[in-house]
Amino acid sequence: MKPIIGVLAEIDNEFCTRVQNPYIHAIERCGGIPVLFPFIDEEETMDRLVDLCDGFFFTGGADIHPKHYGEVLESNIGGIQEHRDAFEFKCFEKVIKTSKPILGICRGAQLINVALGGTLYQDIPSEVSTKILHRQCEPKFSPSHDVRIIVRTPLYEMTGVEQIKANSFHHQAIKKLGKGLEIMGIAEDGLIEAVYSAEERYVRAYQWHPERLFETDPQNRRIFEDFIQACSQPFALQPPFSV
Ligand SMILES: [Mn+2]
Repeated sequence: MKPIIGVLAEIDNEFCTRVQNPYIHAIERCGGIPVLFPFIDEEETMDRLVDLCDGFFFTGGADIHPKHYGEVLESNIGGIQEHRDAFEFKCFEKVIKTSKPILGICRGAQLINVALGGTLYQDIPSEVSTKILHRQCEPKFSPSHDVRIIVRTPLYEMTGVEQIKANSFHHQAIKKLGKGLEIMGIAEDGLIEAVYSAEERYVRAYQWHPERLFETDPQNRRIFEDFIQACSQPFALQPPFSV
């Protein structure tokens, strides 16, 4: 049976929940059934929705308020949606306890890192010396920089290659890693582009947007196939899961 994937999306300043369709399309094409998490506030509603889903997908969007990682707001930060921050941190706290698979893309990767106690660069152009344009000029469906894949990580195991094509639309990035997170992909300038949890059953996060590359690049497609496959597996293993 196809797994149900709970999608955490943008909640704009008029409290409208919206999702960019490439995320939905990628889940569907790779074998999952996407379900949008609306902006709910009752504990019971969230618990039931978490219970119904087989996996969770934290998508891209606005910057996370730096108070969540103990810093003050710098002037170069982008848009912030504090209600979305609060909603997603609460949701993450619930889903991590279920041990069901979690995927994060862009802001989603940053959210997972912060939720696990990590920090972010608030603004790459003013904090990091790099020749790479992490806010690319090319169209969103075109790759713009490569990511080196660390061997013996899940990303290496699922793709079998040491380099993957990435597009790039971020001005923030992971600075200090959250608890249990390890790097599985890194840009040439040293910025972290992909992480996984060595402590949880399946927590994987990517700074770029494979949902806009999966139809033309088999390695980027593997990112979604692997996630959906993990969500489809009978849910018996609980960490620590020695077999
Ligand atoms: Mn990048």
